[in-house]
Amino acid sequence: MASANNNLSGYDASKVPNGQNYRIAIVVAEWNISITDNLYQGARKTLLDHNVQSENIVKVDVPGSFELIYGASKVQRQGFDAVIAIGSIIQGETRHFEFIANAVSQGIKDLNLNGKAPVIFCVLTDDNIEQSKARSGGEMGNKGIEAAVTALRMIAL
Ligand code: RBF
Repeated sequence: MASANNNLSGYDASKVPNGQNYRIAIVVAEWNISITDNLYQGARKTLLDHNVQSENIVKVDVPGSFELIYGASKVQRQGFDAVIAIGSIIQGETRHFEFIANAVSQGIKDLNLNGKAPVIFCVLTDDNIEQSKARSGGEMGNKGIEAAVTALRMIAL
């Protein structure tokens, strides 16, 4: 079916581990909040769909994507089974984009190397807001859904 490829967040639910006993923290950047909130909603709903208990999903807000590193590091040390880091960085007229995007990807990579719980990278790095909308519940799916599936799979690894 041609339209099947439009929603990149489609997945085989039968292959996703049962989240019944998992505790997951979701760290959400407030910059571009209309985008990050959609990503968060997609991630949360997907975790609930896979039996993660609502009281075992903890949301932590941070000001911007740069703060995802500290926020994720802090909750990673609090006994969660996985952490999902959600942000939206949009290209502007200056070079902030590359500095923030590089720092966040490197910082989250370091947490994965050194910490106990996996930290899932759900940070959009787009050229414009249209691309961000397309990936947070638009025609390119919702990357929050994919991040939640990734978290469940990494916990069960
Ligand atoms: N944070 C984001 O999450 N997305 C952005 O697109 C974004 N753009 C920024 C642009 C500039 C010029 C600056 C100074 C900050 C931006 N931030 C953005 C905020 C950044 O992640 C962080 O919260 C602040 O730099 C404070 O450490």
